[in-house]
Amino acid sequence: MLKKTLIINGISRTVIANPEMTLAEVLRKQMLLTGTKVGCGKGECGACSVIMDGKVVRSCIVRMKRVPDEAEIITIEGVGTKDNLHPLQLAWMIHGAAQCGFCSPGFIVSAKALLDENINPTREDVRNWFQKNRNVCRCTGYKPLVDAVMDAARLMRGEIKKEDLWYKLPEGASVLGSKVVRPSAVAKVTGTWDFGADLGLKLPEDTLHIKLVQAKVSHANILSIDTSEAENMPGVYKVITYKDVPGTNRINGLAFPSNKGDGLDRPILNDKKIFQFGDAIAMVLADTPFQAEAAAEKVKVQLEELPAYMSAPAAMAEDAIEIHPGTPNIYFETTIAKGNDTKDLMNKLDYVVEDNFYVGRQPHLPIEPDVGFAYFNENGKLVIHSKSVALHFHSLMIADGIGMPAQDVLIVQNPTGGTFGYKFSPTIEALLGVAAIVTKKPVYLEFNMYQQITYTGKRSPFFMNVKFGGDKNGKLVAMESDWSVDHGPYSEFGDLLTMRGTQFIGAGYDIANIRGEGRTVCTNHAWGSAFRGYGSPQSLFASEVLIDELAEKAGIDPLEIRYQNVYREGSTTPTGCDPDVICLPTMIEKLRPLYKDAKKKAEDKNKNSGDKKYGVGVSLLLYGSGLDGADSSEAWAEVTPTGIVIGNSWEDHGQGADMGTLSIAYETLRPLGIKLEQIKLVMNDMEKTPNSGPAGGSRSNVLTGNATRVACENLLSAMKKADGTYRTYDEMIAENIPVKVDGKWTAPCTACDVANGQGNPFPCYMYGVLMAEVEVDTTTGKVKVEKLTIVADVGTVVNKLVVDGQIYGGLVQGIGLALSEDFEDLKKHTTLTGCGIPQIKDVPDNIEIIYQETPRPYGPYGASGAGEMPLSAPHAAIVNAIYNACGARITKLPALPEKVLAALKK
Ligand code: MCN
Ligand code: FES
Ligand code: FES
Repeated sequence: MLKKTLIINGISRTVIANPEMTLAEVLRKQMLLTGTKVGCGKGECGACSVIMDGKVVRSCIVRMKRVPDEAEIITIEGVGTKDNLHPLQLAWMIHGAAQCGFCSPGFIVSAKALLDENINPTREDVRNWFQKNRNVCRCTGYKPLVDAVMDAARLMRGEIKKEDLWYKLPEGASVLGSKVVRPSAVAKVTGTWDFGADLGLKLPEDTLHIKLVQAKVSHANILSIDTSEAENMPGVYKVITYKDVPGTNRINGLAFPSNKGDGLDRPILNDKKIFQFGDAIAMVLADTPFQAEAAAEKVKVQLEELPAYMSAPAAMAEDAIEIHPGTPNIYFETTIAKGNDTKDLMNKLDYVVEDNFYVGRQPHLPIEPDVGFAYFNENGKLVIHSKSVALHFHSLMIADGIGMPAQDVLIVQNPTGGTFGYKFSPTIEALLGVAAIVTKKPVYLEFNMYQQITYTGKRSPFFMNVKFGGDKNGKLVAMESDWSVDHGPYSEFGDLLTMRGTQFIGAGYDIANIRGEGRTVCTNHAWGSAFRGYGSPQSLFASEVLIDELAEKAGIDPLEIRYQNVYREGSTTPTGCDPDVICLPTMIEKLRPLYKDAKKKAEDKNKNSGDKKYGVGVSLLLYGSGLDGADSSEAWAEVTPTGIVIGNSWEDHGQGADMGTLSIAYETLRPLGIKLEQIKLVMNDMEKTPNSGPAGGSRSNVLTGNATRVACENLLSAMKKADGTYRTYDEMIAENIPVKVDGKWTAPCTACDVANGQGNPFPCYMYGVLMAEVEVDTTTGKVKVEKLTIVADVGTVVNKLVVDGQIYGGLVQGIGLALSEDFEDLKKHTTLTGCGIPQIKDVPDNIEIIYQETPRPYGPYGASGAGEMPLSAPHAAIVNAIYNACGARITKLPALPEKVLAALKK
């Protein structure tokens, strides 16, 4: 042990610490300064940044033995507080720079050190600084962060005042389209927004720490599990294996009726077989995490290895054994049949193009690793706190497995540092539930980044073959499609995902005749979980690159062939229904002049560019808002003596569920003359909040937005007097009128028929037309995205800061999908950097958003969703731009430099 005196945030403090402990651990666990976050724990993300003796350090890699005595340390707590915000914290809020907020303390501390050194930085200085200090953000696309630093610097130089920056809603004004700051922003920028690991440090003393014993192979029979040595290790309370699981030990994957499996294929703790690398075989529960980890090493597992099928084609091979004995590896099939048969038709068409496409296993890479805890409450209910974005689904999906009735399993969402969809599936909920049931004690489990990356689900690769047939004018007449979905070993929502191929290959275009077939395949690579865009980034990649091939064959400009074919009055979607609105033609018209300028600029640059080539590409971006069919959501509203309370389970990944709820409630309650501050939110706690459905499928703004609107309308009706004025709380009580009312909204939709893919699955859609401008270095194959310009139509914009943020963040994830991100290689793709997460210098500072707001008939106040559209097909625009620049056609992602070089040689 060593004793040190540290000057932390200006106060001298004595610390006794293990010299091998990191500064981050000491700050967080010993000083309870939990504003400093730990993401990667390896010096790659900057979430743990603090200032030590004037320099930014990543405290997760600074061992205590290297911290000088009397070191002056500034953490986020020392930068500013709620009542005394630093200009950077203020600027962070007003630029919507804290989405999930997990990276915010690290960025703000880092930016403070920059401004301490240089009060007048350029944007490029700021970008270089964050690159050098490795500050990584997965939500914002970085641009708003640079905007925030620039404004903070102006504030500090005295060029502007706080009042100039702070957006204040004029009294009684509509909040729609405004830049009102989200309620959670102030806690996020001051480091007081307690994420799961922060709450974990504040649990009762007798909480047990869980560490997992995980599989290191991808496919095997389990012969034996020996826990005896581990049980006797210091501090160990119990080692839990499948034998201790009180229920069926299976997650319920809620399979479609036509699924050949029963959906009960995912064990909570593996019993007979290992199905994928990282599978959980046992849980060690001990007094400390170190003791649990040490004991986990001592659990002995005897395995009989089996051939591992690491892709859909491998698992579909004739001689492949069934991964889940009794269920074929191809366990779900669907077809699409719209209009006339395409076989003969294709032969008669003037232009026919066909290609194979692959979009791979994109990893989600939230900066906060998975984390949660569980306990029994005073009413005997099991309470599980996690990053769940599907509270009521998850309770249902794990109940039988852990052996509790679903109504006794209550899930609470902790403040969450991004999920991007991986938490649409339960991850550690069932493990926590089992551990709490078996021990009857509070239990806590946190993953490190390696476990986050190797244990949780990934985007499911699609292997696609698509054929387009167009007439002599380039009008699309027919499409044929075939897609195989590699869903990993677990089936949950694999059928639903496969239906996305039906709905989105060729979407955006009026194609009268379609035939196609899709299938879900069980493999031994990472299990498929939802990822932002959910099937549309795969589907649209195929059709948005193929339409460029058709354009080339027909001699038509890529933007113009899109203009000619997009939905117009009378068009139908691939599933045979009317589009919600017709907005694409005018969006393309808005982009056209900018596109012409960009093409001209690239052509000019190419005249003298040597080995560097410049190009412009476009793509349509679109996705549906809702779960297929008659999706519904619930909320409540209550009048109190001081204002109104709104309750719903609009789970927050970081996208802004609080802002969405507040805005829609306020907008509806405006007749009361209420202020935003008088509306209190109660969210995401199954004990208190109703079933609003999951925050997936960009459904919440439409579904839970409508449910919240209906609850508020019902409250207004209850409060309304005959003279048109409204009752106070006291008057409601005096007249015995209930002060709390419910609201429910159901989408007027029908799910697609598995037999022909036809139906009307979503109440609203979101649209974008994107232009990417790239530079390709033809000697190295390296691609740089120089600018992105999007015309976006998400209906009425509810909150401008939120939607801007959704678009920047989604587009930048699309750059990652296009150029670098993957989780194919189980050795290499296991860190944020190894997986190819974009850093600030990998993305352009120049991202332009142009809004068109076509009101949606079924959206609350005309609003559609926003979250997933920006990631539906930016990678297609980038790949199309690469082709335009240098003639290298990439059809299988990611477009790594070596692939670009190979395509160039072709
Ligand atoms: N919104 C708005 N105006 C509109 C449409 C939406 O202001 N016309 C706002 C909404 O109020 C909400 C946000 O935009 O705050 C996204 O709304 P919506 O599209 O309805 O999506 P959900 O709230 O259901 O959120 C989920 C969606 C999905 S599916 C994923 S995955 C996702 C995403 O949003 N993961 C995210 N955005 C994310 N953003 C962050 N920072 N982190 C994630 O993990
Ligand atoms: Fe320290 Fe990532 S750099 S947590
Ligand atoms: Fe940066 Fe979420 S806001 S990681």
